[in-house]
Amino acid sequence: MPGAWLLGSAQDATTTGRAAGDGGGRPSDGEPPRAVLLGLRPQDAGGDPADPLDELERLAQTDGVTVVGRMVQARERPDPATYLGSGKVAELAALVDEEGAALVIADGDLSPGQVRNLEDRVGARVVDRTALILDVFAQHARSSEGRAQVELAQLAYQLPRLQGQGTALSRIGGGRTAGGAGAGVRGPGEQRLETQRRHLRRRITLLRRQVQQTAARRQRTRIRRRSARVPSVALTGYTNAGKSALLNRLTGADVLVQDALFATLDPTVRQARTPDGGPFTLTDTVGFVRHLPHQLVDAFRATLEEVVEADLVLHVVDASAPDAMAQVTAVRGVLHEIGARDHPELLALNKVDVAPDGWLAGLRSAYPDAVAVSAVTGEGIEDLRAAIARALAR
Ligand SMILES: Nc1nc2c(ncn2[C@@H]2O[C@H](COP(=O)(O)OP(=O)(O)OP(=O)(O)O)[C@@H](O)[C@H]2O)c(=O)[nH]1
Ligand SMILES: [Mg+2]
Repeated sequence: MPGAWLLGSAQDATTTGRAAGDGGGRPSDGEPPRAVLLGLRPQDAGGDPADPLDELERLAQTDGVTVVGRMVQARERPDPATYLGSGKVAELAALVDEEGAALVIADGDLSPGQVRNLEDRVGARVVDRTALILDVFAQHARSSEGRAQVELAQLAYQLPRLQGQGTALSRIGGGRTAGGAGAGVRGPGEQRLETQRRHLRRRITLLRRQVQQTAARRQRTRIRRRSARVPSVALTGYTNAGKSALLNRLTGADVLVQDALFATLDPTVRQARTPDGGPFTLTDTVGFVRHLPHQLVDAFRATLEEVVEADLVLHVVDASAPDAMAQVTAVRGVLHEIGARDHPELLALNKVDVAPDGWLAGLRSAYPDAVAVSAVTGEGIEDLRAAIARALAR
């Protein structure tokens, strides 16, 4: 089930102080919420074979939402007021009504105004892709570190959006009558909004401090490891590529492997060995996705430092994904963003046991230095160990 954060109003989360969830305040009974997905398709959408709404649907499923419909409009730019054009909005309202959907999820980013206008006209809660990803993260956060980071990202997302409710609040609060109160007179709605903002900022400051402490602790651990001269390898890659499965295969660890997006949020470090017995540490961390919300990148800096500071980045690719190359590009984009651009990188083409031969051949010629492996069958794992040893020796 999605968090109350996704289903309720934004105020619910701030007043309960429970943005990142451990189940608190989440609707616990009844059917999973039904949702309609919303996307825009620019004219020149060629090049990427995957339908972006397929990924949005996977994210929604991971979040416990049942997708009951899709609506795509061909247009270059979202309508500033309603995201879709007005004719399409009416169509969307009809679809929502027909399917009994409680939720509309847009693939792009929505402004507070777009959310409000769409909600008014469609009669369902409207959220964007970033809100959905944040909700998936909130549900998968286990450690206190992970929860603090997710909550930080959620609040950073919410803070500028509280504005959007300002007018609605003062309308409800009856602070102004038409033409009555002049500029500078604040209705009770605005006062409440100011109180909420202050509350949010205080909580953000507190969480930042907490996250920084974790970052400092991780830094100390890394320095200790480095002084022991054990080289470090960080697993990275698109979410669900098989990073955790590969960690288990290479080190005999037993971390959670799941056919779900963002199953892993907390870093795990294990010791592994090259074919001639040389030790190295292998770190499993959070996966990436296209348009990873910048609030998450910011909040997860401490976690991502594990990748930035590693001697070698082991980039795991799901070779059975139809858009594997686009995923590689997306992952490299995030690596760039976090400052790991010029890091030595070794590509592992994973899931070769299920990758169609044609695709695999395409990937091999695009990435001639990549090693083909299967975390499930163990195929190619000794080659991968040898490739890691060679890369570390350089
Ligand atoms: N057939 C096959 N499935 C694999 C292989 N490696 C991983 N999987 C499956 O792919 C799914 C994702 O694996 P994980 O190891 O959890 O992937 P991850 O990259 O850690 O994903 P997140 O932590 O969610 O970002 C699971 O269902 C695995 O069983 C492989 O080599 N072959
Ligand atoms: Mg994982």
